[in-house]
Amino acid sequence: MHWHILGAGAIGLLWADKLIRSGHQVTLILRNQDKLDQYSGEFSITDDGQETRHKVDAQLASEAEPVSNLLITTKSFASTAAFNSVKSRTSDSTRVLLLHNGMGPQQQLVEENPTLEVWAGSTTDGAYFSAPFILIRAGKGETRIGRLSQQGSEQLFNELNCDQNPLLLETDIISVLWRKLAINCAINPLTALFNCRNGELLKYDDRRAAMAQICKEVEQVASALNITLFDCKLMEQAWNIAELTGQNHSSMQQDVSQGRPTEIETITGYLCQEAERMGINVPANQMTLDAIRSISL
Ligand code: KPL
Repeated sequence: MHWHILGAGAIGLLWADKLIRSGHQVTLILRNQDKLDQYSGEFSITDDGQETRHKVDAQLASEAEPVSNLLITTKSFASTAAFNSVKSRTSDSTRVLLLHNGMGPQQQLVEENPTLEVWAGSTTDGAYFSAPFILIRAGKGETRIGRLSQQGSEQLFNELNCDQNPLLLETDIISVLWRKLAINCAINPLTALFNCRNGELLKYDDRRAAMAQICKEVEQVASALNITLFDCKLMEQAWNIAELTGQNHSSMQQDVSQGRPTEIETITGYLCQEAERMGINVPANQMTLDAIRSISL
């Protein structure tokens, strides 16, 4: 299969590596001419000290080449515009897989393009860049994908799932996205506001109390929507993840501290929007939403 990847960040290139290793053809669609000029025609990935180089074509969205399989790994706030930038290159048989934090853009894509086959996923894989297009694999996680649209079949999963790219097929991907959203609501905005590592949320009474209140509200909204989160309380789950990733800076803490736009609108913003729709008060989440809006782009 030929896959176009929109979003050549860490997850995009991690997937490029997996797709190439499993026999697919890959083309990167880069954001602008500067990025294309910066790209030498290859990227490298280091996994367990072993470096692999891949020569991969790159192009701009404005090219005419048809897009049959599209992987979108941009930040959540950029994914709708990213899709629209190549929409004229797609057809009714195009298949799209979105892999990003947050919720909203995935459902929007399905609503706005009812003939499209749309998949969404959630991953705990980790990778980071040591320099542009030089990727270091940080940890092997789990990737769950599921179909969001009426269109399509399990064929896409079967084509992608292999030893080089092990995936889990989800029949209820919305619940999976909600679980990730719930954890992100609990950890990301607070780490950005307190400018701390994930583990440092657990060390102070005020941070723990804020996290507990956020978790309680998220559980109320999820339950009103009949979404089952975890076997245990969300606070317990979020605590475990904050502890496990204790030394990490969350993606939102990094975005805020580096002056980049954040994913707050598709994380806490989405939660608050759903709460309003269901007539539920979520003051702690609303407060963190307002606070992040006031300090970020
Ligand atoms: O997904 C994350 C993120 O930073 O976006 C968590 C789970 C909080 C880990 O840092």
